[in-house]
Amino acid sequence: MDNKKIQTISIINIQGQNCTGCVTSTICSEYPSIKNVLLQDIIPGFKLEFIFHPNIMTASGKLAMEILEKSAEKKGYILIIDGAIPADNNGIYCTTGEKDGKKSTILGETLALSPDAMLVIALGTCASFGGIASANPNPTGAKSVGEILLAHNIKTPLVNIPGCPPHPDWLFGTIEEILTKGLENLELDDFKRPKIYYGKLIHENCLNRAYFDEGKFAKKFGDEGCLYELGCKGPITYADCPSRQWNGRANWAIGSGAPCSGCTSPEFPDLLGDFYERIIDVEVPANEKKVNEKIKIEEKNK
Ligand code: FSX
Repeated sequence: MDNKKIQTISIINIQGQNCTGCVTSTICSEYPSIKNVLLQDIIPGFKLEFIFHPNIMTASGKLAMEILEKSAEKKGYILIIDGAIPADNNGIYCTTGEKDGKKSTILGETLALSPDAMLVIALGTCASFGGIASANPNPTGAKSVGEILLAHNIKTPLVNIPGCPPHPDWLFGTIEEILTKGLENLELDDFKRPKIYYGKLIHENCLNRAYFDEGKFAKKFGDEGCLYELGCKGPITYADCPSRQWNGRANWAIGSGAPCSGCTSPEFPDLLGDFYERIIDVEVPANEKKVNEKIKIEEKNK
């Protein structure tokens, strides 16, 4: 008989302004599957208990709001927030239900739930940095979770897991690291992203890196070569997509011929330029011109 003591970790997941991509991505986790996450102790010694989650819980309406209120009484939970938080007009632009006949806003829920959490995880780029929800002209005054906590002097530790959407491993792996090794041992970068997942540029391990170094650039989709001139943000984006890959390691954006959109960056989307617009501040190899001339000559001679 296994006498090992299992510690239950309560998790509350609330949602702000988003496309639900972050949650869709994370609950489509392959290894572990969401079934494993919910029903088994995937982290030795710990059982994750999602006590509130808008997308996988069966309750809705009044019952769901009551569960949220009761969940908060537990204290010491991990609070996951995905989506940005509109701060203008007392957050009225993102309501999740009603409490005592009044609209319950994501802003109010964040302020009520964050102080008693052991940890706040901002899941996705909207929650981490404002992302698409706060893109110009940002009519709702959308802000990141970090900005809201700072503005209200809430000192609960915060970890950002950006990505539009984020990879499921980045979320469950980070929770595992924290529970098994301690939050103090989780190395974060300047943007509170775990370095184990966001420590290297896409560019460092990109399968097209040799093309870049050689100065061979694709001019249109389907061409052989680096996707830099087609708007790839890999040279300035930190994430481990090239080695981790997506959908159970099936493939990833660049592997399927699409440029990296730079979605894990704090500058995404406004300051990175259009998806298919070439970034300008990257030093390209000196022989780029030479190689392009060679391609032109080869094409002419075909
Ligand atoms: Fe944003 Fe997430 Fe992109 Fe969508 O919760 S990071 S728009 S994948 O859903 O918030």
